[in-house]
Amino acid sequence: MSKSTIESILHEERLFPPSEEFALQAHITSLTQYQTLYDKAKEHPELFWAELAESELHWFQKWDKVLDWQPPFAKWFLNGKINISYNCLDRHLTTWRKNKAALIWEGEPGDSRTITYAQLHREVCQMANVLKDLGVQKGDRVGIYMPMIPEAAIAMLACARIGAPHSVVFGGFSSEALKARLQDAEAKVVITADGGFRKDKIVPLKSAVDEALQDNAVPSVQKVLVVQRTKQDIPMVGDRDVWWHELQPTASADCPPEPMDSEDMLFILYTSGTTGKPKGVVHTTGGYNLYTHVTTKWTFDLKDTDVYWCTADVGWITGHSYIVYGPLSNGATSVMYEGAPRASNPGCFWDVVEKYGVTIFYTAPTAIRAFIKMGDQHPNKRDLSSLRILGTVGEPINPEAWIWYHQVIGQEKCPIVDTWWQTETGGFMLTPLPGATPTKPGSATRPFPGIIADVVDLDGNPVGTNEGGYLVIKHPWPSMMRTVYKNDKRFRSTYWEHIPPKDGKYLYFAGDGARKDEDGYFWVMGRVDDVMNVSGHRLGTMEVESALVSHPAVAEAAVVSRPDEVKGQDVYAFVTLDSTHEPSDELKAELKKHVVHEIGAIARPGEIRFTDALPKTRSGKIIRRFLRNLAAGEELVGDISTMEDLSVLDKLRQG
Ligand code: 6R9
Repeated sequence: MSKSTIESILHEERLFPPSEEFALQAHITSLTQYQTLYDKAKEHPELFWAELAESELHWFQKWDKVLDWQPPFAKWFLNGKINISYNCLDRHLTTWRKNKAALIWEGEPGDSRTITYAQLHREVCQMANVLKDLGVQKGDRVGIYMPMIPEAAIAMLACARIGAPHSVVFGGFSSEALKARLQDAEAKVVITADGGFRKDKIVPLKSAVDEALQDNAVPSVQKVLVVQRTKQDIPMVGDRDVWWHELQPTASADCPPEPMDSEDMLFILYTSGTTGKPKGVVHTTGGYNLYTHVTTKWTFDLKDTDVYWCTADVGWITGHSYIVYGPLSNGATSVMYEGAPRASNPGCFWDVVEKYGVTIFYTAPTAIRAFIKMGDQHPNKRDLSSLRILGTVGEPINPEAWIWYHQVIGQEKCPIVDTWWQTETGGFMLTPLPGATPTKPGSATRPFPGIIADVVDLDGNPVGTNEGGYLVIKHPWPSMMRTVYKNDKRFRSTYWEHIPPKDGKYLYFAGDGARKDEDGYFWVMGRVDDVMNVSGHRLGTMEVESALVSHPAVAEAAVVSRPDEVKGQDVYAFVTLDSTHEPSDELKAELKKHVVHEIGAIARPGEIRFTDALPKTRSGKIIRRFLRNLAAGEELVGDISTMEDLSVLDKLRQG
């Protein structure tokens, strides 16, 4: 986050209470009611979650123990049998929701589809049977690399139905990034499309899959199931590749949901950490279903009349929890949009809101800042009067953007829910409840009932009011990640031992800095580790560094983030070349391209700076702090006494 944003957040004092009219109709109608729920969940967490699990979800068999907590490993609803696709589909079919729109999809070229619960159920069952025919069995991992089309959600639900954990890889990731994730997950089948439409271009997803699988690089993959989206000509590999539209018509629509153990793995989702290798975050079934269900219902004050739209991609956790599982478990109408605001159609989001009468709109601060730049004329030209709740996620929102969102999009009548959470947490941790919590621009306000959050120092001691520290969670919650796939050790060290456990008490370390104000409101300030947040996407500095040094010209690379008006942060790389290469603009361009090839367009460095040497400590550690100052054009701050060679800094400052 930029210094000016931190400054303005530090001085933000405005308070926006929910209107009486809104509060009266809400699920949670007052701060008192929130407090009662919060207190109950704090004192009797197991009872609190068990009652909700009973009233909100369908279980084939009830659990016999609510929580088993052997830090840092938690199990929820032990021996309970459940299937999330049943909760998202089948149970709605015996109600009037059978013919309610489950998904409303809008393609970028302007094509669209509305899929009712009955239709979605049918398609999911068919895809599940196709997967079975392709040899997928319970426990097998399935890679999903798709554009934002209904088949992406159908694929996820089909996997869940037969108990095959999915691993969705964001369609913007490169073939190299896809390969690494498929290898780690040892996926048996990959579901993809011939392409997708994004910003008036075709994203060549299938050719990225072909590249990833070249030379038998991922030996576990046996079949590639291809959805026809763009109808462009693509090569199909003999025994390996099959078309969805050829198999679907003959596939049976009868596929009973597999009774899953509550703790069976539902999915793996890779996210960036502080090393070069992304972590496979593991989520299981029962607790995740419950927590995403309840948070969707209360935070978005979801009603059957709502048309709910989350603009994320299903390749991220936000898409998993709050496009697919949370909304569908509640029987909501969830909008999916394939495109993105672009020069040829800067108002496309507002067209979607107007066309479908969207009532709940959930997006990221980076998108809001981009809208501000594009101008008020675009939203002002459309009828946005259907909106009643706005949400944000992904990074701290600067108060200026919050106020614009409130005034221009929300017409000053829509509560804004600023939801702080992570891939690892599965669902919202800090969030206002729109009928109950007065909001403050820039604050994610208070913990969701059942979440015991705090701000502490590195010894785990709470810091004072308004003092900065590390954001931690003190009690297990149902949708917490269970482990890093195949790597319990990394799970332990990254999240639970960063702050050393004391007297058997473990704190979940989120990796974010925060403070708590005099009203108990949390203000999240951004990452405290080597993780960047570019346009709301998590990106490890080490990941980009490994990509750069894999280029033959690069000897060493150090990557930092630099504040960016729209993206929040931008990638800034310092690079030293090996002796056979000279700095040039062509080489800069080539290195940027190389990073895109290794990771994807989201990682493209905004700036590459060649240097003879990098500032290091005497023990050889790169001093990123200085590089961050340099990238931001700031004065160097901090202690330089540990520096090995001061002339390196002088050169960098001059050059
Ligand atoms: C859901 C999601 C998680 C990181 C997280 C934090 C940042 C997300 C935020 C926020 C301030 C918010 N973050 N929401 N920071 N206010 N409302 O984004 O998951 O991709 O795993 O990123 O994003 O830094 O640690 P993920």
